[in-house]
Amino acid sequence: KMIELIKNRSDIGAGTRGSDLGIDAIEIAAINKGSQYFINYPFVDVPTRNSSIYQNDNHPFAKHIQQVYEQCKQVASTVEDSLSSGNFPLVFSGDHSSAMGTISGIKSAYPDKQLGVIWMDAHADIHSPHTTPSGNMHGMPLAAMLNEDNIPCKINEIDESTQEFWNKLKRIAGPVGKILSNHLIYFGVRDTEEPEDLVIERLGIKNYRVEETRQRGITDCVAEALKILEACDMVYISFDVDSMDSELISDGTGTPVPKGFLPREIVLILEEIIRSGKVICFEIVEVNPLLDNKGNKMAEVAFDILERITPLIELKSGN
Ligand code: DIR
Ligand code: MN
Ligand code: MN
Ligand code: MN
Repeated sequence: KMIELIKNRSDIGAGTRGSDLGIDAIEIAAINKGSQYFINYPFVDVPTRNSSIYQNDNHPFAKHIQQVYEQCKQVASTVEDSLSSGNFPLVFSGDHSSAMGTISGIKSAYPDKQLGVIWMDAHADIHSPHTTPSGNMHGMPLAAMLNEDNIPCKINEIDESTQEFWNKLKRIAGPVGKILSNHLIYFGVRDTEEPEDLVIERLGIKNYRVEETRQRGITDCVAEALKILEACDMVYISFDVDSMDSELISDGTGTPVPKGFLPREIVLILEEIIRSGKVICFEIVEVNPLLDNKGNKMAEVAFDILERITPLIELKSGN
């Protein structure tokens, strides 16, 4: 398979502006390193609607949900096209709401296959409009993909329009329930709210915490994770850079959290998963160079990781 870069410069699902610039910050990190990475692969630019940030939005519990929905539809069709053309979509997105598009695109390319999801993140991203503390859509992609509204701990009273777009988000390019909760695995989640904890516990979603991977070893944890995903014919890795340690790396991301993974741990986790030969799509999100207090550090670290894992992707994405 040929790697195809998908550049989705959208940040409207985040509470802070600037993750749309993350893609270009990563490319600049590559150029400054003397790398040809970004001209070695074909790429697609996904059209964006970032200027909708100027518009009045009447969805306090799902901010810009209409534009996020339209953005995700485009991401879905781009990812589907990429897979259908026999490529490996390597998706660069701004905020993490994009994953609803990516997952929907994968499912629409392979509707009959089971999709396993590895979610590397400080956050669980499993709020719904009913439980979100912020209204930011990047905290909700997994609830939409699991069709999990978390109604038992309803906190927000959502209006009809929010409900309508929330339903639409779940149905992009195919029926609801794109993934099963036993086919979702977290790595590095350490900053959640109570409604998220409750749904994670109820659904029994496994979270490989940073300490657990250090105590047991990454090889052991990933082997177990792959065992959990045994029934899945394909795996999507969603890499939110805030899964890394904000104090040791940099705050170059919208919602930094300390005590995360180190870059070399991320590389090891990714390599072990990619070695399974099941990974068909990789996405990197939430690099925000405007928030970086160490120059372009977060993007540089992100690029180093990409550079390390790309040869293995090329070797193992044969399918
Ligand atoms: C928080 C933060 N759980 C929220 N979520 C973030 O606003 O929903 N996700 N930052 O990436
Ligand atoms: Mn995230
Ligand atoms: Mn996050
Ligand atoms: Mn929080």
